[in-house]
Amino acid sequence: MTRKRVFSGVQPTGDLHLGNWLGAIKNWVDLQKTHETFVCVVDLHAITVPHKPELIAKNTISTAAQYLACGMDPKLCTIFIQSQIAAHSELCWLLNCVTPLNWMERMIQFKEKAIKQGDNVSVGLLDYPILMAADILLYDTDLVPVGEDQKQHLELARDIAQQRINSTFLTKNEPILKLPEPLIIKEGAKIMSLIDGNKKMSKSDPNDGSRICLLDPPELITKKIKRAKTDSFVGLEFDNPVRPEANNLLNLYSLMSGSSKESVLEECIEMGWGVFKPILAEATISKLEPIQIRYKELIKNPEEINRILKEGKTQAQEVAQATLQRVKLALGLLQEMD
Ligand code: AQP
Repeated sequence: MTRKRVFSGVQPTGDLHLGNWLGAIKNWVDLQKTHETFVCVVDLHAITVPHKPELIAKNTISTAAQYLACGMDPKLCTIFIQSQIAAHSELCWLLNCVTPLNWMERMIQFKEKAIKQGDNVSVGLLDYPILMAADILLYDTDLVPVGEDQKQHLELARDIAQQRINSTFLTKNEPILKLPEPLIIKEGAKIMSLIDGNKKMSKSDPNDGSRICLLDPPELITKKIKRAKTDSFVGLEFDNPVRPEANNLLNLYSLMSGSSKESVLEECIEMGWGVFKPILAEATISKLEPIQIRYKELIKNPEEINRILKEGKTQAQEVAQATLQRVKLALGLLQEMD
C-alpha cells in the first residue's frame, strides 16, 4: 500500500522554541514512521518580513540541524531547504497569475502581520499564502499538519488547486494538482507565551523571556520559568479562562514530564508557584537535554548536514519538477525541446 504523503516546514526566523517542537516537529517525528514525509526549512517565507541577511543562512542550517536533533531521520523522510529548489518560486508565480487579488486580501495572518509593519509591508507578505500553496501542491501532498492559525491558508491552497487550476485547465480528465487535506493536530499542542498566556509562543516576539528555546542552557530555562507571568490565585488548575498562564504552564509540565493532565492536576493542585516553577524547570531541562546533546554533535559536522540536505534536495526536486511541468503544460507555456 502506498503511504500518504505529508509536507510541512518551519521558517528560519529565529531559535526554535517549545511551540515549534511540540506543535510541529514532534508530530513529524511520529509521522515519518507511517507516512512519506517531506519537511523543509522555509527560508523564502522568512524574508517576507524585515530580516537580517547575516542571520538567515545561519538560522537555516541551525533549523535543519534541530530537525535532525529532534529525531527527523533522513532514512525515513526528505529534509531540504526551500530556496534551493527553484520550483517553489516558479510555481508560486504561476499560481499568482491565476489567483484573484481579493482572495489574498481576506487572509487573516496577512492582516495581523501587516498591521505590525505599518507602511513597510512587502508584496511578499501578501503573497505568503500563495508561496505556501506552491510548497504544498508541488509535492502532491495528501496531508498537511496544521494548527488553527494555518487552516485558512490550507483552504486557499485547495481553492487555488481546484477552482483556479484543475477546473480551469483540466487536461485529459486528470487533475493537474492533488488536493491536500488538513491533518488536524490534537488539542493541547498550542504553547503560549511565558509572559502572556493569551498570546502564542513565537520566535519573533521581541521579548526573549516569552519563549523557551530548544537550545537554551539549563540556567536560562530556570531563569525564564522563574520570571514567567503568574497570578495570585491559591493552588493550580487547568482550563480556568481567567488563568491562561496557569493553564499554559501546567500543560507544559504535562508535556515535559510525560504525565497525563489528570496526574499533573493531582500532583500540583495545592502547589504555589514557588514550588511548581522549579519542578517545571527541572522537567523541561531533562526533556531538552538529549536534543541539545544531539544538536551539539551534529553542528560540529556541517559537512554531514550538507550531505543530508543535498540528498533531500535531489529527492524533493524530482517530485517538484514533475508537478511544475504539469502546471506549465496546462497553462500553455512553450515546452523545451530535448
Ligand atoms: N506557540 C506555538 N504552539 C504550537 N505550535 C506552534 N508553532 C509555532 N508556534 C507555535 C508551529 O510551528 C510551525 C512552524 O511555524 P513557522 O515558523 O512557520 O511560523 P509560525 O507559526 O509563525 O511560528 P513562530 O515561532 O511564531 O514564528 P514567527 O515568530 O517567525 O512568526 C507551525 O506548524 C506552527 O503551527
